[in-house]
Amino acid sequence: MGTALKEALVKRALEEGFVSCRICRPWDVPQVPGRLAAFIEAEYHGQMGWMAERTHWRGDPALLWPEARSVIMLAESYAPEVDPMEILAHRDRGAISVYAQNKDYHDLVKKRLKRLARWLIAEAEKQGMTPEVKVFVDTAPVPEKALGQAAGLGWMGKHSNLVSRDWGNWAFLGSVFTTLDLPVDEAEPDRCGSCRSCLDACPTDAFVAPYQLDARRCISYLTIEHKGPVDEELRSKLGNHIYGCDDCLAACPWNKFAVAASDMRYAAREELKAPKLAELATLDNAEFRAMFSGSPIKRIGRDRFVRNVLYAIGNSGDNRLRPVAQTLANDFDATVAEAARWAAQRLG
Ligand code: B12
Ligand code: SF4
Ligand code: SF4
Repeated sequence: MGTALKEALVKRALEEGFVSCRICRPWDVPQVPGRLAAFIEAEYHGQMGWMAERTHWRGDPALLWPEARSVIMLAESYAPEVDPMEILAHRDRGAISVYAQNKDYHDLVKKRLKRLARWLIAEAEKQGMTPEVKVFVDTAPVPEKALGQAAGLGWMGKHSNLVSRDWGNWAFLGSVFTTLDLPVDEAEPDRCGSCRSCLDACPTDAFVAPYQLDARRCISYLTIEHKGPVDEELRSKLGNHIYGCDDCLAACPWNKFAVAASDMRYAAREELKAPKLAELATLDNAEFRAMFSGSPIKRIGRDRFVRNVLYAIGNSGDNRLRPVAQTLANDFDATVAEAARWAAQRLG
């Protein structure tokens, strides 16, 4: 039952711009509660206190919405046009992770998911069914990677993100939960083999073991989620990463199968490809908000962003940037001021 509807759904999802669409049951991820509990117990979540809340839902999608019978998992490519590692050699410039160089994916993926869900309801109703749907992307307590693996979108690689033989690892995940009983797909087996490129690429040694990340050491966490000063041992390893990090993703050999992003709104904005640290450091609140309007970067605010820029200045080895750091040594934000003094001292 539902085979024709599923085939039409997959076709529709690809037309919508998703790179893959596969289905599993909400109860197909029995390994997650134990692993999530271990992650929280070890405090790998750091300041992301929300991860330790609603763990019954985050661990078990069958509890999140008990009426749901199928989870439609979708992947949307945001593959970069240039090698994201190139910018790391230009120490007077800031490296912004690929996913954040233009529009916020949460908005774009959610709109696409909603359109697909509306289409599904209309098609099902034509066949006399009255399904309910809920769409999720990133922010809900849904274990998206584990569901993606169960549905066969790809497997959870040693860097802990989903990798596919068809599109590598440059893809966002989203889901449509539905009360419809749709036919499921097979889970994807692990194809990492003896490879460990992603583990070796990590500048901060954030992997405690293959597949296991201590988020507190991850540059993505440190530059986006972590409030206040970053430990000195870690800040010197941030290099010129000022928002997120792609080093482990860029190392994955499966990216030779990457598929170009279908939505041009992920393509890097010219001014965010290699922004000058000296210019970013002096942004005030209004300038920061104007520059990052519609971007995921806006969420972290001027102070945390300038803190990151100052760490990058401190790591630049470029003495010409010292006066820029000095001008912020008495900033009204204590963390920015401390970062500025640290950077100036390092360059001195
Ligand atoms: C919290 C979070 C983060 C945290 C923690 C990341 C993490 N790996 O947990 C931080 C801020 C560090 C982060 C960073 C990034 N994130 Co993030 N993040 C999330 C979020 C909101 C929840 C993830 C979560 O629950 N983590 C908790 C742990 C327990 O879960 P887990 O990693 O799934 O843990 C599994 C493994 O540890 C594994 N495991 C443990 N032991 C073992 C042993 C074996 C043998 C195996 C096989 C597995 C295994 O099982 C666990 C349970 O499934 C998801 C969205 C969502 N709702 O799922 C996005 C999400 C994972 N992030 C995403 C992205 C794109 C990123 C970044 C690339 C962004 C960037 N460029 O800076 C980086 C990548 C860093 C990295 N190497 O993971 C995408 C990943 C897409 C994909 N292809 O997989 C997601 C799915 C968002 C989305 N909707 O697209 N993120
Ligand atoms: S995103 Fe960067 S810091 Fe985080 S695990 Fe990957 S390589 Fe390490
Ligand atoms: S780089 Fe290698 S080990 Fe890491 S996810 Fe890709 S295939 Fe797996």
